[in-house]
Amino acid sequence: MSTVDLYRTVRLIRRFEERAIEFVRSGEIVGGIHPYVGQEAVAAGVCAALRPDDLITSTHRGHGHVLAKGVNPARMFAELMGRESGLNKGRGGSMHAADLSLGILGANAIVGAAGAIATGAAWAQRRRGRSTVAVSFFGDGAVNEGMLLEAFNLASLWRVPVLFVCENNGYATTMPVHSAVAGSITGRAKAFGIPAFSIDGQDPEKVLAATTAAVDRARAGKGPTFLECRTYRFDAHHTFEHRARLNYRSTEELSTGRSRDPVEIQGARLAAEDRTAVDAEVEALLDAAAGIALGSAHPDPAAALEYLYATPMPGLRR
Ligand SMILES: Cc1ncc(C[n+]2csc(CCOP(=O)(O)OP(=O)(O)O)c2C)c(N)n1
Ligand SMILES: [Mg+2]
Repeated sequence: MSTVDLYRTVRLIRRFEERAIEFVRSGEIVGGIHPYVGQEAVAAGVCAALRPDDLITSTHRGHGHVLAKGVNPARMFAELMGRESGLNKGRGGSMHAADLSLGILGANAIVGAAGAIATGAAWAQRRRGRSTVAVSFFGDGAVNEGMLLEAFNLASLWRVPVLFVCENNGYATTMPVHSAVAGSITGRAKAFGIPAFSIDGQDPEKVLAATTAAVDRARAGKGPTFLECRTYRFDAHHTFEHRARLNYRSTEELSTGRSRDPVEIQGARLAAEDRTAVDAEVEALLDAAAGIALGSAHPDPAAALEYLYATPMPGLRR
């Protein structure tokens, strides 16, 4: 992927999230979101290394992952707004975005759970003779969840073509990593014989290079890789925090963290006029996307339970 394309992706995610936060404030998005602002380089760099048929699992902070994997922003805005034209017909909302046609097995709000799903999916594809790779995104909060460690074990033992991408943004909600994680994050994967690297998660090019090497290794049948992407969450854990004033990060820490901005890091690699052109292109795309979403119908309340289960489910009574 070119320098410009990587910039377009980080800029698209940033502006999508900033607009989504505004839609929470205006009440168009009900309930709130977990903003991905600050972490864009991880989604952009990882997904740039993937083929369209490669698989990903996502998290509660997942808008960036699905946009980088190719979801149309209009369908994602509509999903967040609970509209019928949403990615999942407005039934999934922010934390359950899925699109099997794009290899998106689904966001998952159960911290650490999707590592096992990605491992199983990658193993199934390998057994079918396909060269598909699966990526599981998760946060630093997931590294103490037993399910993830069980996934490491089988992934390593069976040389499953899966990548474990830990977005270490320093916090699980308000809990700092150093108060929650004994030993080291990469040490967990190494204990299972999985090659593990700690990389700069603010630079899209570095994330792309590390992911490309890991994907090549997985496709060659050599098994999983673990990437700890050191990043920083610029905004709130969840938009509720805008009102809650939890004060768990100092002003100094916030300004140091925000000084390494992935949009600026990648943007500085473009000629000024190219950057301006991409910014305008992204705004036009998001203007149109927001317009489509706002103009879409809400689902009929009588159909609220449709599409929630594999239908028809034997024995399921309505
Ligand atoms: C198994 C489980 N435990 C607790 C929660 C509540 N919870 C939601 S988000 C979150 C913090 C997750 O932190 P991290 O994995 O670092 O991701 P981040 O929010 O920083 O992106 C917690 C504890 C949950 N969703 N699932
Ligand atoms: Mg975290």
